[in-house]
Amino acid sequence: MEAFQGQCFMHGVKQPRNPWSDGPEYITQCAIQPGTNFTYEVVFSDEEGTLWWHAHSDWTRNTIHGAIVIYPEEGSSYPYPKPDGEEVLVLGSWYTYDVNLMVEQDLATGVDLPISDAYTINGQPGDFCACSKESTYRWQVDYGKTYLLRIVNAIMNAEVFFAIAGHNLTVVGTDASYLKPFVASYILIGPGQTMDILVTANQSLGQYYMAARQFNTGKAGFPLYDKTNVTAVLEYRGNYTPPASPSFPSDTLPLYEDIPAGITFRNKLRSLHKQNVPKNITTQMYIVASQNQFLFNNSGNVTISLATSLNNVTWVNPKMDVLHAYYSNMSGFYTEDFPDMPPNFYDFISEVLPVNTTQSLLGTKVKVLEYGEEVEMVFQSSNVLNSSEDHPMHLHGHSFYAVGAGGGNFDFEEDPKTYNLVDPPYVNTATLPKNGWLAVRFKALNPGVWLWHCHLDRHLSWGMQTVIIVKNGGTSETSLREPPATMPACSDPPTIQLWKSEYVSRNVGGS
Ligand SMILES: [Cu+2]
Repeated sequence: MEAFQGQCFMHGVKQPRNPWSDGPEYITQCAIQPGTNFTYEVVFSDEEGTLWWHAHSDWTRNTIHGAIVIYPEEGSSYPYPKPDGEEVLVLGSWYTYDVNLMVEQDLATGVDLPISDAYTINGQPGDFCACSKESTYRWQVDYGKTYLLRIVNAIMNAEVFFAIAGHNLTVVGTDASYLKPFVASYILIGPGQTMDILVTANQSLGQYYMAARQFNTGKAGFPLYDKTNVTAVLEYRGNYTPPASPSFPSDTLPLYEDIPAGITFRNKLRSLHKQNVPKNITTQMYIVASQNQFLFNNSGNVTISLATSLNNVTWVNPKMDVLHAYYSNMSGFYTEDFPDMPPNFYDFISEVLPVNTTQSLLGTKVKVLEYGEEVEMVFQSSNVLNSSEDHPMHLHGHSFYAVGAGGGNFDFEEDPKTYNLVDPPYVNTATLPKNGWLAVRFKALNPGVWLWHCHLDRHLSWGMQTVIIVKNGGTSETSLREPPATMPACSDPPTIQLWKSEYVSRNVGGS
Protein backbone atom coordinates (compact mmCIF):
# COMPACT_ATOMS: atom_id res chain seq x y z
CA MET A 1 0.00 0.00 0.00
CA GLU A 2 1.17 3.49 -0.77
CA ALA A 3 2.31 5.34 2.32
CA PHE A 4 -0.17 7.91 3.52
CA GLN A 5 -0.53 10.14 6.48
CA GLY A 6 -3.76 9.85 8.33
CA GLN A 7 -5.77 8.21 11.00
CA CYS A 8 -8.94 6.24 11.22
CA PHE A 9 -12.26 6.71 12.85
CA MET A 10 -14.76 4.00 13.76
CA HIS A 11 -17.81 5.91 12.60
CA GLY A 12 -20.62 5.40 15.11
CA VAL A 13 -18.70 3.19 17.52
CA LYS A 14 -19.18 4.89 20.87
CA GLN A 15 -15.80 3.88 22.34
CA PRO A 16 -16.87 4.30 25.98
CA ARG A 17 -14.22 6.24 27.94
CA ASN A 18 -11.82 5.70 25.05
CA PRO A 19 -11.56 8.80 22.85
CA TRP A 20 -7.90 7.83 22.42
CA SER A 21 -8.98 5.53 19.60
CA ASP A 22 -11.67 7.78 18.12
CA GLY A 23 -9.43 9.16 15.41
CA PRO A 24 -10.23 12.65 14.08
CA GLU A 25 -7.13 14.66 13.33
CA TYR A 26 -6.45 17.58 15.72
CA ILE A 27 -9.41 16.50 17.87
CA THR A 28 -8.24 13.28 19.53
CA GLN A 29 -4.85 12.69 17.92
CA CYS A 30 -2.39 13.94 15.38
CA ALA A 31 -1.68 12.24 12.07
CA ILE A 32 0.06 8.88 11.83
CA GLN A 33 3.17 9.76 9.83
CA PRO A 34 4.19 7.71 6.79
CA GLY A 35 6.29 4.74 7.84
CA THR A 36 4.88 4.69 11.37
CA ASN A 37 1.85 2.93 12.79
CA PHE A 38 -0.77 3.30 15.47
CA THR A 39 -3.06 0.56 16.75
CA TYR A 40 -6.67 1.42 17.49
CA GLU A 41 -8.51 -0.34 20.27
CA VAL A 42 -12.14 -0.46 19.19
CA VAL A 43 -14.60 -0.88 22.05
CA PHE A 44 -18.15 -1.88 21.12
CA SER A 45 -21.08 -1.41 23.51
CA ASP A 46 -24.74 -1.27 22.44
CA GLU A 47 -24.19 -1.10 18.66
CA GLU A 48 -25.89 -3.82 16.62
CA GLY A 49 -26.20 -3.77 12.84
CA THR A 50 -23.96 -1.93 10.40
CA LEU A 51 -21.40 0.83 10.94
CA TRP A 52 -18.21 1.73 9.14
CA TRP A 53 -14.72 3.07 9.61
CA HIS A 54 -12.91 5.76 7.67
CA ALA A 55 -9.88 8.02 7.69
CA HIS A 56 -10.48 11.38 9.36
CA SER A 57 -7.78 13.58 7.85
CA ASP A 58 -8.26 15.92 4.87
CA TRP A 59 -10.38 14.06 2.30
CA THR A 60 -8.52 10.76 2.60
CA ARG A 61 -11.71 9.06 3.76
CA ASN A 62 -12.69 9.08 0.11
CA THR A 63 -10.61 5.95 -0.47
CA ILE A 64 -9.80 4.78 3.08
CA HIS A 65 -13.01 3.31 4.44
CA GLY A 66 -14.90 0.08 4.97
CA ALA A 67 -18.01 -1.42 6.52
CA ILE A 68 -18.26 -2.82 10.07
CA VAL A 69 -20.88 -5.54 10.61
CA ILE A 70 -21.99 -6.16 14.20
CA TYR A 71 -24.02 -9.33 14.66
CA PRO A 72 -26.45 -10.00 17.49
CA GLU A 73 -24.73 -11.38 20.57
CA GLU A 74 -24.40 -15.12 20.82
CA GLY A 75 -27.65 -16.54 22.12
CA SER A 76 -29.74 -13.65 20.79
CA SER A 77 -31.00 -12.99 17.30
CA TYR A 78 -32.36 -10.33 14.98
CA PRO A 79 -35.74 -8.82 15.91
CA TYR A 80 -37.03 -10.18 12.57
CA PRO A 81 -36.83 -13.60 10.88
CA LYS A 82 -33.23 -14.56 10.30
CA PRO A 83 -32.29 -13.61 6.71
CA ASP A 84 -31.13 -16.31 4.29
CA GLY A 85 -28.10 -14.28 3.36
CA GLU A 86 -26.62 -10.82 3.48
CA GLU A 87 -24.82 -8.31 1.32
CA VAL A 88 -22.86 -5.10 1.94
CA LEU A 89 -23.08 -2.17 -0.47
CA VAL A 90 -20.75 0.76 0.13
CA LEU A 91 -21.61 3.94 -1.75
CA GLY A 92 -18.61 6.12 -2.57
CA SER A 93 -17.32 9.07 -4.58
CA TRP A 94 -14.87 8.86 -7.46
CA TYR A 95 -12.44 11.56 -8.49
CA THR A 96 -10.26 11.23 -11.57
CA TYR A 97 -7.46 13.30 -9.99
CA ASP A 98 -5.65 13.75 -6.66
CA VAL A 99 -8.56 15.13 -4.66
CA ASN A 100 -6.53 15.92 -1.53
CA LEU A 101 -4.18 18.08 -3.54
CA MET A 102 -7.11 19.87 -5.16
CA VAL A 103 -8.77 20.46 -1.76
CA GLU A 104 -5.56 21.90 -0.40
CA GLN A 105 -5.25 24.31 -3.34
CA ASP A 106 -8.90 25.30 -3.18
CA LEU A 107 -8.73 26.03 0.54
CA ALA A 108 -5.63 28.13 0.02
CA THR A 109 -7.33 30.26 -2.64
CA GLY A 110 -10.83 30.28 -1.11
CA VAL A 111 -12.75 28.84 -4.07
CA ASP A 112 -15.39 26.11 -4.06
CA LEU A 113 -14.26 22.57 -3.27
CA PRO A 114 -14.14 19.72 -5.81
CA ILE A 115 -17.18 17.92 -7.20
CA SER A 116 -16.83 14.17 -7.75
CA ASP A 117 -16.71 12.67 -11.25
CA ALA A 118 -19.03 9.81 -10.35
CA TYR A 119 -20.59 7.93 -7.47
CA THR A 120 -19.76 4.28 -6.94
CA ILE A 121 -21.30 1.12 -5.51
CA ASN A 122 -18.61 -1.19 -4.12
CA GLY A 123 -16.05 0.75 -6.11
CA GLN A 124 -17.79 0.84 -9.49
CA PRO A 125 -19.83 3.63 -11.12
CA GLY A 126 -21.75 0.99 -13.08
CA ASP A 127 -23.13 0.44 -16.57
CA PHE A 128 -23.86 4.09 -17.35
CA CYS A 129 -20.16 4.91 -17.17
CA ALA A 130 -18.34 3.47 -20.16
CA CYS A 131 -15.21 2.92 -18.09
CA SER A 132 -17.07 0.74 -15.63
CA LYS A 133 -19.29 -1.36 -17.88
CA GLU A 134 -17.05 -4.42 -17.81
CA SER A 135 -16.78 -4.43 -14.03
CA THR A 136 -20.16 -3.22 -12.75
CA TYR A 137 -20.81 -4.70 -9.31
CA ARG A 138 -23.17 -7.72 -9.43
CA TRP A 139 -25.03 -9.35 -6.56
CA GLN A 140 -26.37 -12.85 -7.19
CA VAL A 141 -29.53 -13.98 -5.39
CA ASP A 142 -31.72 -17.08 -5.30
CA TYR A 143 -35.43 -16.81 -6.00
CA GLY A 144 -37.54 -16.96 -2.82
CA LYS A 145 -34.83 -16.01 -0.38
CA THR A 146 -34.75 -12.94 1.87
CA TYR A 147 -31.49 -11.03 2.25
CA LEU A 148 -30.21 -8.43 4.68
CA LEU A 149 -28.73 -5.60 2.66
CA ARG A 150 -26.33 -3.38 4.61
CA ILE A 151 -25.84 -0.01 2.95
CA VAL A 152 -23.11 2.47 3.92
CA ASN A 153 -23.04 6.00 2.54
CA ALA A 154 -19.32 6.78 2.32
CA ILE A 155 -19.90 9.49 -0.30
CA MET A 156 -17.97 12.70 0.39
CA ASN A 157 -20.64 15.32 -0.19
CA ALA A 158 -24.04 13.96 -1.17
CA GLU A 159 -27.15 12.41 0.24
CA VAL A 160 -28.52 9.89 -2.24
CA PHE A 161 -31.77 8.16 -3.07
CA PHE A 162 -31.43 4.42 -3.65
CA ALA A 163 -33.88 1.92 -5.15
CA ILE A 164 -33.92 -1.54 -6.70
CA ALA A 165 -36.01 -2.08 -9.83
CA GLY A 166 -39.06 -4.22 -9.09
CA HIS A 167 -38.19 -4.89 -5.44
CA ASN A 168 -39.47 -3.45 -2.20
CA LEU A 169 -37.11 -2.42 0.57
CA THR A 170 -38.02 -3.21 4.17
CA VAL A 171 -35.99 -0.85 6.34
CA VAL A 172 -35.15 -2.48 9.71
CA GLY A 173 -32.23 -0.51 11.11
CA THR A 174 -30.03 2.54 10.83
CA ASP A 175 -26.70 3.50 12.43
CA ALA A 176 -26.51 0.10 14.19
CA SER A 177 -29.85 0.58 15.94
CA TYR A 178 -33.11 -1.19 15.12
CA LEU A 179 -36.10 0.56 13.58
CA LYS A 180 -39.78 -0.29 13.42
CA PRO A 181 -39.73 -2.05 10.06
CA PHE A 182 -41.38 -0.23 7.19
CA VAL A 183 -41.71 -1.02 3.52
CA ALA A 184 -40.40 1.54 1.06
CA SER A 185 -39.88 1.73 -2.69
CA TYR A 186 -36.73 3.89 -2.20
CA ILE A 187 -34.50 5.05 0.64
CA LEU A 188 -32.65 8.30 1.33
CA ILE A 189 -29.23 7.94 2.93
CA GLY A 190 -26.78 10.71 3.80
CA PRO A 191 -23.01 10.70 4.23
CA GLY A 192 -22.14 8.97 7.48
CA GLN A 193 -25.38 7.02 7.67
CA THR A 194 -25.85 3.27 7.40
CA MET A 195 -29.06 1.41 6.72
CA ASP A 196 -30.11 -2.22 7.15
CA ILE A 197 -32.75 -3.39 4.69
CA LEU A 198 -34.50 -6.68 4.01
CA VAL A 199 -34.94 -7.57 0.36
CA THR A 200 -36.93 -10.60 -0.80
CA ALA A 201 -36.01 -12.02 -4.19
CA ASN A 202 -39.58 -12.60 -5.34
CA GLN A 203 -39.58 -11.26 -8.91
CA SER A 204 -39.22 -13.03 -12.24
CA LEU A 205 -35.77 -14.50 -12.73
CA GLY A 206 -33.80 -11.72 -14.35
CA GLN A 207 -31.49 -8.77 -13.79
CA TYR A 208 -32.46 -5.60 -11.96
CA TYR A 209 -30.55 -2.37 -11.46
CA MET A 210 -29.84 -1.18 -7.94
CA ALA A 211 -29.42 2.54 -8.53
CA ALA A 212 -28.63 5.69 -6.59
CA ARG A 213 -28.58 9.35 -7.49
CA GLN A 214 -27.89 12.52 -5.57
CA PHE A 215 -30.60 14.21 -3.52
CA ASN A 216 -29.61 17.79 -4.29
CA THR A 217 -30.92 20.35 -1.82
CA GLY A 218 -28.45 23.07 -2.82
CA LYS A 219 -29.22 26.34 -4.53
CA ALA A 220 -32.22 25.99 -6.86
CA GLY A 221 -31.13 25.96 -10.47
CA PHE A 222 -27.47 25.58 -9.53
CA PRO A 223 -26.40 22.91 -12.00
CA LEU A 224 -22.99 22.03 -10.62
CA TYR A 225 -23.26 18.72 -8.85
CA ASP A 226 -22.47 15.11 -9.66
CA LYS A 227 -25.43 13.77 -11.65
CA THR A 228 -24.19 10.19 -11.88
CA ASN A 229 -26.84 7.50 -11.80
CA VAL A 230 -24.66 4.91 -10.13
CA THR A 231 -25.76 1.31 -10.61
CA ALA A 232 -25.03 -2.23 -9.58
CA VAL A 233 -26.95 -5.29 -10.76
CA LEU A 234 -29.08 -7.65 -8.71
CA GLU A 235 -29.15 -10.85 -10.73
CA TYR A 236 -31.06 -14.07 -10.09
CA ARG A 237 -29.30 -17.38 -10.33
CA GLY A 238 -30.96 -19.93 -12.63
CA ASN A 239 -31.73 -20.62 -16.23
CA TYR A 240 -33.14 -17.72 -18.15
CA THR A 241 -32.18 -15.58 -21.09
CA PRO A 242 -30.58 -12.40 -19.71
CA PRO A 243 -32.26 -9.22 -20.96
CA ALA A 244 -30.38 -6.85 -23.27
CA SER A 245 -30.34 -4.47 -20.36
CA PRO A 246 -31.47 -4.87 -16.72
CA SER A 247 -34.58 -2.95 -15.72
CA PHE A 248 -34.04 0.46 -14.08
CA PRO A 249 -36.10 1.70 -11.07
CA SER A 250 -37.33 4.72 -13.02
CA ASP A 251 -40.77 4.55 -11.41
CA THR A 252 -39.45 4.49 -7.82
CA LEU A 253 -36.09 6.31 -7.68
CA PRO A 254 -36.90 9.98 -6.94
CA LEU A 255 -35.47 12.75 -9.08
CA TYR A 256 -32.48 14.82 -7.94
CA GLU A 257 -34.41 17.70 -6.41
CA ASP A 258 -37.47 15.90 -5.06
CA ILE A 259 -37.52 17.52 -1.62
CA PRO A 260 -40.91 16.05 -0.58
CA ALA A 261 -39.57 12.54 -1.34
CA GLY A 262 -36.65 13.20 1.00
CA ILE A 263 -38.81 14.52 3.83
CA THR A 264 -41.38 11.73 3.46
CA PHE A 265 -38.71 9.08 3.83
CA ARG A 266 -37.06 10.66 6.87
CA ASN A 267 -40.36 11.00 8.69
CA LYS A 268 -40.79 7.22 8.63
CA LEU A 269 -37.87 6.48 10.95
CA ARG A 270 -38.91 5.24 14.41
CA SER A 271 -36.94 3.19 16.91
CA LEU A 272 -38.12 -0.39 17.22
CA HIS A 273 -38.80 -0.06 20.95
CA LYS A 274 -39.83 2.73 23.29
CA GLN A 275 -36.71 4.75 24.15
CA ASN A 276 -35.48 6.33 27.36
CA VAL A 277 -35.30 9.86 25.92
CA PRO A 278 -33.81 12.52 28.25
CA LYS A 279 -36.56 14.76 29.64
CA ASN A 280 -34.84 16.80 32.34
CA ILE A 281 -32.75 18.97 30.06
CA THR A 282 -29.83 20.63 31.86
CA THR A 283 -28.11 22.09 28.81
CA GLN A 284 -30.07 23.57 25.94
CA MET A 285 -28.38 24.87 22.81
CA TYR A 286 -29.64 26.50 19.63
CA ILE A 287 -27.00 26.17 16.92
CA VAL A 288 -27.17 27.94 13.58
CA ALA A 289 -25.36 26.23 10.71
CA SER A 290 -24.34 28.73 8.07
CA GLN A 291 -22.32 29.35 4.98
CA ASN A 292 -20.06 32.39 5.22
CA GLN A 293 -17.79 34.39 3.00
CA PHE A 294 -14.66 36.36 3.80
CA LEU A 295 -12.23 38.72 2.30
CA PHE A 296 -8.73 37.57 3.03
CA ASN A 297 -5.20 38.47 2.16
CA ASN A 298 -3.96 35.82 -0.25
CA SER A 299 -0.27 36.61 -0.75
CA GLY A 300 -1.00 40.29 -1.08
CA ASN A 301 -4.21 39.96 -3.10
CA VAL A 302 -7.52 40.50 -1.38
CA THR A 303 -9.59 37.43 -2.19
CA ILE A 304 -13.08 36.20 -1.40
CA SER A 305 -13.07 32.91 0.43
CA LEU A 306 -15.85 30.52 1.33
CA ALA A 307 -16.31 29.32 4.90
CA THR A 308 -18.95 27.71 7.11
CA SER A 309 -19.79 28.11 10.78
CA LEU A 310 -21.78 26.86 13.75
CA ASN A 311 -23.19 29.70 15.85
CA ASN A 312 -20.98 31.95 13.82
CA VAL A 313 -17.77 30.20 14.81
CA THR A 314 -15.62 28.82 12.00
CA TRP A 315 -13.57 26.01 13.50
CA VAL A 316 -9.79 26.27 13.20
CA ASN A 317 -7.69 23.19 13.93
CA PRO A 318 -5.31 23.63 16.84
CA LYS A 319 -1.67 22.64 16.44
CA MET A 320 -2.07 19.97 19.09
CA ASP A 321 -5.12 17.74 19.39
CA VAL A 322 -7.79 18.93 21.81
CA LEU A 323 -7.77 15.61 23.70
CA HIS A 324 -4.07 15.83 24.50
CA ALA A 325 -4.33 19.46 25.54
CA TYR A 326 -7.38 18.71 27.72
CA TYR A 327 -5.89 15.60 29.34
CA SER A 328 -2.58 17.30 30.05
CA ASN A 329 -4.16 20.57 31.21
CA MET A 330 -2.33 22.59 28.59
CA SER A 331 -3.77 25.98 27.80
CA GLY A 332 -3.59 27.94 24.57
CA PHE A 333 -4.95 25.32 22.19
CA TYR A 334 -8.69 25.83 22.54
CA THR A 335 -11.19 27.92 24.49
CA GLU A 336 -14.30 26.73 26.35
CA ASP A 337 -16.68 29.36 25.07
CA PHE A 338 -18.58 27.76 22.20
CA PRO A 339 -21.85 29.72 22.43
CA ASP A 340 -25.20 28.13 23.38
CA MET A 341 -27.04 30.62 21.16
CA PRO A 342 -26.26 32.43 17.92
CA PRO A 343 -24.78 35.90 18.50
CA ASN A 344 -27.76 37.49 16.78
CA PHE A 345 -31.16 36.42 15.60
CA TYR A 346 -32.41 37.20 12.12
CA ASP A 347 -34.84 35.56 9.72
CA PHE A 348 -32.51 32.62 9.14
CA ILE A 349 -34.34 31.29 6.10
CA SER A 350 -34.94 34.55 4.27
CA GLU A 351 -34.29 34.55 0.52
CA VAL A 352 -32.77 38.01 0.64
CA LEU A 353 -30.12 37.84 3.34
CA PRO A 354 -27.15 40.07 2.64
CA VAL A 355 -23.88 38.17 2.44
CA ASN A 356 -22.65 39.92 5.54
CA THR A 357 -25.58 38.85 7.73
CA THR A 358 -23.04 37.32 10.04
CA GLN A 359 -19.33 37.72 10.09
CA SER A 360 -18.05 34.43 11.36
CA LEU A 361 -15.38 34.28 13.97
CA LEU A 362 -12.34 32.05 13.50
CA GLY A 363 -11.76 30.05 16.64
CA THR A 364 -11.23 26.73 18.38
CA LYS A 365 -14.18 26.92 20.74
CA VAL A 366 -15.46 23.84 22.55
CA LYS A 367 -18.53 23.14 24.71
CA VAL A 368 -17.86 21.57 28.10
CA LEU A 369 -20.51 19.31 29.65
CA GLU A 370 -20.67 17.80 33.09
CA TYR A 371 -20.91 14.03 33.20
CA GLY A 372 -24.55 12.91 33.12
CA GLU A 373 -26.01 16.09 31.70
CA GLU A 374 -29.16 15.80 29.63
CA VAL A 375 -28.60 17.84 26.52
CA GLU A 376 -30.91 19.23 23.88
CA MET A 377 -29.42 20.76 20.76
CA VAL A 378 -31.61 22.39 18.14
CA PHE A 379 -29.78 22.99 14.88
CA GLN A 380 -31.07 25.73 12.59
CA SER A 381 -30.16 25.97 8.94
CA SER A 382 -29.35 29.46 7.69
CA ASN A 383 -29.81 30.66 4.14
CA VAL A 384 -26.95 33.15 4.01
CA LEU A 385 -25.75 33.40 0.39
CA ASN A 386 -28.92 31.46 -0.56
CA SER A 387 -26.90 28.37 0.17
CA SER A 388 -29.01 26.58 2.73
CA GLU A 389 -28.90 22.86 2.08
CA ASP A 390 -29.24 19.63 4.04
CA HIS A 391 -26.49 19.11 6.63
CA PRO A 392 -25.99 15.54 7.88
CA MET A 393 -24.85 16.34 11.41
CA HIS A 394 -22.69 13.70 13.06
CA LEU A 395 -21.65 13.30 16.71
CA HIS A 396 -18.70 11.18 17.83
CA GLY A 397 -18.79 9.07 20.99
CA HIS A 398 -22.58 8.97 21.25
CA SER A 399 -25.74 8.11 19.50
CA PHE A 400 -28.50 10.62 20.07
CA TYR A 401 -32.25 10.76 19.70
CA ALA A 402 -33.41 12.72 16.67
CA VAL A 403 -36.60 13.95 18.38
CA GLY A 404 -37.84 16.41 15.79
CA ALA A 405 -37.27 18.23 12.54
CA GLY A 406 -39.21 20.71 10.47
CA GLY A 407 -39.15 23.57 8.03
CA GLY A 408 -38.66 27.27 8.73
CA ASN A 409 -37.24 29.06 11.74
CA PHE A 410 -37.47 27.00 14.92
CA ASP A 411 -40.42 28.06 17.07
CA PHE A 412 -39.39 27.70 20.71
CA GLU A 413 -43.03 27.56 21.85
CA GLU A 414 -44.74 25.41 19.24
CA ASP A 415 -42.13 23.11 17.70
CA PRO A 416 -41.19 21.23 20.90
CA LYS A 417 -44.84 20.11 21.08
CA THR A 418 -44.20 18.06 17.94
CA TYR A 419 -41.21 16.15 19.37
CA ASN A 420 -41.25 12.38 19.36
CA LEU A 421 -40.11 11.54 22.91
CA VAL A 422 -41.41 7.96 22.69
CA ASP A 423 -39.63 6.12 19.89
CA PRO A 424 -37.36 8.56 18.02
CA PRO A 425 -34.53 7.07 15.94
CA TYR A 426 -31.31 6.52 17.92
CA VAL A 427 -28.57 7.56 15.52
CA ASN A 428 -25.08 9.02 15.18
CA THR A 429 -25.97 11.16 12.13
CA ALA A 430 -29.18 13.09 11.44
CA THR A 431 -30.03 15.58 8.76
CA LEU A 432 -30.58 19.24 9.45
CA PRO A 433 -32.96 19.97 6.57
CA LYS A 434 -32.52 22.82 4.11
CA ASN A 435 -34.18 25.96 5.48
CA GLY A 436 -35.33 24.06 8.55
CA TRP A 437 -34.36 22.79 11.98
CA LEU A 438 -33.37 19.54 13.70
CA ALA A 439 -33.76 18.78 17.42
CA VAL A 440 -31.63 16.10 19.11
CA ARG A 441 -31.28 14.92 22.70
CA PHE A 442 -28.67 12.81 24.42
CA LYS A 443 -27.30 12.10 27.85
CA ALA A 444 -23.59 12.87 28.28
CA LEU A 445 -22.43 9.55 29.71
CA ASN A 446 -19.23 9.14 27.73
CA PRO A 447 -16.34 11.14 29.19
CA GLY A 448 -13.96 12.42 26.54
CA VAL A 449 -13.42 14.80 23.68
CA TRP A 450 -15.91 14.35 20.86
CA LEU A 451 -16.28 16.00 17.50
CA TRP A 452 -19.68 17.31 16.27
CA HIS A 453 -19.67 18.12 12.57
CA CYS A 454 -21.42 18.25 9.26
CA HIS A 455 -20.56 15.05 7.38
CA LEU A 456 -20.41 16.84 4.02
CA ASP A 457 -16.65 17.16 3.74
CA ARG A 458 -16.85 20.46 1.91
CA HIS A 459 -18.64 21.98 4.90
CA LEU A 460 -16.33 20.24 7.37
CA SER A 461 -13.25 21.58 5.59
CA TRP A 462 -14.70 25.08 5.75
CA GLY A 463 -15.19 24.87 9.51
CA MET A 464 -18.69 23.51 10.24
CA GLN A 465 -17.66 21.67 13.36
CA THR A 466 -17.27 22.00 17.09
CA VAL A 467 -16.19 19.76 19.95
CA ILE A 468 -17.92 18.68 23.13
CA ILE A 469 -15.84 17.75 26.14
CA VAL A 470 -17.70 15.48 28.57
CA LYS A 471 -16.01 15.72 31.95
CA ASN A 472 -15.30 12.74 34.15
CA GLY A 473 -17.94 11.49 36.57
CA GLY A 474 -16.96 10.79 40.14
CA THR A 475 -15.67 7.22 39.74
CA SER A 476 -13.08 5.40 37.68
CA GLU A 477 -15.87 3.71 35.68
CA THR A 478 -17.17 7.14 34.70
CA SER A 479 -13.77 8.61 33.86
CA LEU A 480 -11.44 8.65 30.88
CA ARG A 481 -9.25 5.62 30.47
CA GLU A 482 -5.49 6.01 30.64
CA PRO A 483 -3.99 6.94 27.27
CA PRO A 484 -2.15 4.25 25.33
CA ALA A 485 1.61 4.11 25.79
CA THR A 486 2.23 6.21 22.69
CA MET A 487 0.09 8.49 20.58
CA PRO A 488 1.19 9.92 17.21
CA ALA A 489 3.26 13.02 17.88
CA CYS A 490 1.99 16.48 17.00
CA SER A 491 5.20 17.67 15.48
CA ASP A 492 3.96 18.95 12.14
CA PRO A 493 1.58 21.75 11.40
CA PRO A 494 -1.79 20.70 9.93
CA THR A 495 -1.46 19.40 6.37
CA ILE A 496 -4.69 20.96 5.26
CA GLN A 497 -5.62 23.86 7.43
CA LEU A 498 -8.27 26.44 6.93
CA TRP A 499 -6.99 29.89 6.33
CA LYS A 500 -3.37 29.44 5.53
CA SER A 501 -3.24 33.08 4.64
CA GLU A 502 -3.46 36.06 6.87
CA TYR A 503 -6.97 37.41 7.26
CA VAL A 504 -8.35 40.81 6.83
CA SER A 505 -10.69 41.15 9.76
CA ARG A 506 -13.72 42.24 7.84
CA ASN A 507 -16.18 40.37 5.70
CA VAL A 508 -17.58 40.93 2.25
CA GLY A 509 -19.68 44.06 2.20
CA GLY A 510 -18.92 44.65 5.84
CA SER A 511 -18.17 48.05 7.23
CU1 LIG B 1 -23.19 20.81 5.93
